[in-house]
Amino acid sequence: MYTHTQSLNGKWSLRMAKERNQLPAFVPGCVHLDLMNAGVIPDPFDRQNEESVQWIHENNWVYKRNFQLDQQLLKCDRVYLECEGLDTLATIYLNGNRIATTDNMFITHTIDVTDHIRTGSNSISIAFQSPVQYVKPLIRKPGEVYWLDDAVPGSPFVRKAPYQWGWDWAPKLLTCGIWRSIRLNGCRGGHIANLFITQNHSRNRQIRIHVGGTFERFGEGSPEAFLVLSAPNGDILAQHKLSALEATFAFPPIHIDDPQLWWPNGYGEQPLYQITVSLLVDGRPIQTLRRNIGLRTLRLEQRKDRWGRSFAFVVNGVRIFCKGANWVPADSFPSRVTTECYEDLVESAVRANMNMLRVWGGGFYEDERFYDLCDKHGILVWQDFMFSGGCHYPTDEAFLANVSREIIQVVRRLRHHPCLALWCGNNEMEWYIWAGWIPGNQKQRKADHTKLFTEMIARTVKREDGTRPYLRSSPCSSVEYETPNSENEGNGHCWEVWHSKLPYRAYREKFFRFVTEFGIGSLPHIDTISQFARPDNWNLTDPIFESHQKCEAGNSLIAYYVAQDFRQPKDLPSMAYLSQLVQAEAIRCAVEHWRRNRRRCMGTLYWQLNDCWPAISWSGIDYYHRWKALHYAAKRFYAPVLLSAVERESRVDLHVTNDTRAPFCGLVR
Ligand code: BMA
Repeated sequence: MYTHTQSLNGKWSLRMAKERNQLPAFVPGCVHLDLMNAGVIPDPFDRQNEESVQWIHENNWVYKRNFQLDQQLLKCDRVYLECEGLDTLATIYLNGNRIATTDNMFITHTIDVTDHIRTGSNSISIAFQSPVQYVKPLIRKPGEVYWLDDAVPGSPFVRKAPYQWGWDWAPKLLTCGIWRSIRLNGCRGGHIANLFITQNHSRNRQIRIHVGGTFERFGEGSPEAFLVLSAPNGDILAQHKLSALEATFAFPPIHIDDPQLWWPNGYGEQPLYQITVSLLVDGRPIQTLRRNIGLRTLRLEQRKDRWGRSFAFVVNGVRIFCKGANWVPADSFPSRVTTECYEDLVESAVRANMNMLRVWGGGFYEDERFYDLCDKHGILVWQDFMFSGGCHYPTDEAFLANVSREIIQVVRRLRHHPCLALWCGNNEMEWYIWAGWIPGNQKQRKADHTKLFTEMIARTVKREDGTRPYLRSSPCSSVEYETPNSENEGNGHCWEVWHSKLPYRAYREKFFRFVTEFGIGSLPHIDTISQFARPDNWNLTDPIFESHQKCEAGNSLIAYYVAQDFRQPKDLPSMAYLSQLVQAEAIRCAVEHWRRNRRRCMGTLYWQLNDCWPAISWSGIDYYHRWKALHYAAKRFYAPVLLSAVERESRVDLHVTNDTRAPFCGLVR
């Protein structure tokens, strides 16, 4: 909260850059949603409509609105235009003056507009260049950059969510627009940025909290900062005042005796303490920053042991078996993801006894609502940075500077969240390079990866956070380019079942230390199918079914796996049902095996929790949030105490896996 804020969300107008005709638009939003609301395009998720809307991303688009300036803003020393999300290649004009250009969807752009605003009526317009047109000259040059075969070419050149360029579960829908809130912030006297909160835990259960930050002064007046720490029940535990704020400041440490610790789901409660820092200038409130924090220690144990090297998260001194799935963006059009949607998905994860989600590196950094929910429910977050497998990124100075800004901002935004467990450089890039799947000069490929992920991002994360583990790529081992995806150390992505058609019982022959990906596809519920295909098209080989299945050969793989356990289904609804049973059974088989091998394996995150459109994919919850059989099964195979059975030749072995911190005694019947 600032001295004065004027929201610019709401009604805007939209036009194609080369045309005059204006359409009503809504911010936050995007071009596809506005065109859909105006009746210009059909729902891209229905039937094969995706194909008929590809012209949108070939074009440039302009958003515009007029607004009456809030008079209070004119009394401020500085006024900033804060754009929380511009997707992506934007030029911003205020009252006809070009004030900024942006090229990163993932960060907030803050522009000093003090000299551009005026009393009364103002106009703002934001022009978005087509990412496809932008990359055209770049992709013509044969070069270092590489991208997935079946995606729209050129994604690595633009800091825009990779999945929107097409993925093996996502349509090609490269939207653009003002996808997060936009506002004017007026400040007096100065403002606080870069608030940093750390905690030290001592052996005698005492915790010291350090709160510091940076202060930028402008204008006259004497600034002071106040800190209030409140307990989870709202009681005020400590207050401090800092007079004469310096550019870098730190409050005296706060001691908390007898702290209430924050635990992952299934291991204890999630008490959240609150830190409020207020800035006052000449006694007048200017800015208030609030952060919920959880008191916990967290480390990633990677210690030599009899199987190689462990890979286990240790929270408050307790080794946690991480149970969860991979989170992908909940919509192809991210501005449409509502609070209810986040709640529903995160709460579904909790109901299935999960305690970790991996925010996979081909989407975007989620907003506060997601991480707040994970804090509240004890869902640890494995956070990838947004660089995705099968791609190779530029390493020129401008690109590196852009990425550096992004990493700094994302880390500063998210580092206070207790849920955040690990930063990871990228999805599968090191593995792809190691396996030789990215053509080109291999030495250069390795050097580029090292420069970006082993050096630059690692350094930045250490400087801006330094309290959490960083992994340069998923999967990787302890030594760069030495068997990433090893079963002896590091984490693993297990894809021989499905992509190489191994029967799912082959999961039992794999002994990863921590499995961050494994999955098997299925059809969604028939009600979901009905939302994109009419009964006349209910056939796995129908073009509509092929277009909602983005994994090459995916539908035949589904039929193949169904045929392993069942007979040929009599119709499509039966195929949908059986495909889900097979998926649930396969993932159960895998998870039970890895949980039986607790200690050797300390985590299973299956691919994938959710969907970004009505897809035929590996998800356990479909786009409309209907649970597939897998998610119901997850509730059981992720139960804190698990009974599982393994068939041996002439006998069955029963195993009990106990994830709780208490002994378990029971009767098996
Ligand atoms: C992994 C993921 C995704 C992909 C999935 C299914 O490799 O990281 O890139 O969608 O497998 O193929």
